[in-house]
Amino acid sequence: MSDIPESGGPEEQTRCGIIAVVGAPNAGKSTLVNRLTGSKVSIVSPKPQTTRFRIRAVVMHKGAQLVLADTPGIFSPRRRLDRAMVAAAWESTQDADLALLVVDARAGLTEALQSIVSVLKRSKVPVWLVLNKTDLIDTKRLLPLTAALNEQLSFAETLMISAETGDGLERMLDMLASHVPQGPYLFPEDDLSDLPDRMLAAEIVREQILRQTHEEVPHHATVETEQWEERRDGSVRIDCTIYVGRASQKAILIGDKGAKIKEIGRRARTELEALLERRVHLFLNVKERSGWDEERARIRAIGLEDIG
Ligand SMILES: Nc1nc2c(ncn2[C@@H]2O[C@H](COP(=O)(O)OP(=O)(O)OP(=O)(O)O)[C@@H](O)[C@H]2O)c(=O)[nH]1
Ligand SMILES: [Mg+2]
Repeated sequence: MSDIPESGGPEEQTRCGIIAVVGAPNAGKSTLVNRLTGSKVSIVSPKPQTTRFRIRAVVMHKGAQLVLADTPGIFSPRRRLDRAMVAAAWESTQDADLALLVVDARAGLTEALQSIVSVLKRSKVPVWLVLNKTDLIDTKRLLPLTAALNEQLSFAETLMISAETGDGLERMLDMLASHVPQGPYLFPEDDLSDLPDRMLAAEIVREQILRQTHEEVPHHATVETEQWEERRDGSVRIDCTIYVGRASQKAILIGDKGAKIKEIGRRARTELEALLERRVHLFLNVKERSGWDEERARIRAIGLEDIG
């Protein structure tokens, strides 16, 4: 054995940092986190307010551990549920080493974005500006937007990306890996996310609700995994309850002769089978429960703290 230390020895310092991914609803935060991890850790939909609680994902890049915290989009909260979502987003920013402000470049400087910037201005966490969805607009339009935003907050870095096509993401990972502080890894290297399987199942069902229903239904539905039963043949039986606020929403969700709920279940099951790498028997039960979004128990069930 030689005395020369091999790479990876104690003298080789590791890097690790917590990166909060924040922004207005629908900016593409979850798409970005999924793309950076190369897997699906957070659900995505064309509708705003898709993400309801913080999800941590771990990315290993060039010896650095990047702990990405996907957060709910920040907007003016009304319901108890919404207040808890927005609080979760801000809280994640406070314990991060760095915050990425993800902006839908096509939407530009909206009122929602404006108010987020004014709060970020007062925080001590360094912020990088991430202009997303650059595949949708002419690059010429990015410069005035960058200038307008940088006038209000001096961002440490400005990046232009497309979370959808992957444009600019390799460079972003390189920059993040060299920016995060030296220190030991916070999570095992093969950890992907902190989302328990029961929550994952509920989220995948909710994603299909978001994708397959419209208007008031998606935001007045919540999903909880009631039962998780391992079968001897290696498959799993998962029972989820979907709560909606009104009888009319329940009717829409179930659909004509149960067609809608069947399709939601079919797609969610297919996706879960791929993610869990096993056969899944998925049972969905729709319950009408008016005012669930003001109920402490429901809010806690989806992993949010009740903030009153
Ligand atoms: N064309 C294009 N679409 C994108 C891009 N990034 C995200 N999207 C789309 O934008 C929509 C919203 O994406 P999400 O990732 O759910 O947005 P989010 O910021 O997590 O939204 P909330 O969880 O509601 O706060 C989805 O339809 C995505 O497919 C992008 O770079 N280009
Ligand atoms: Mg999201």
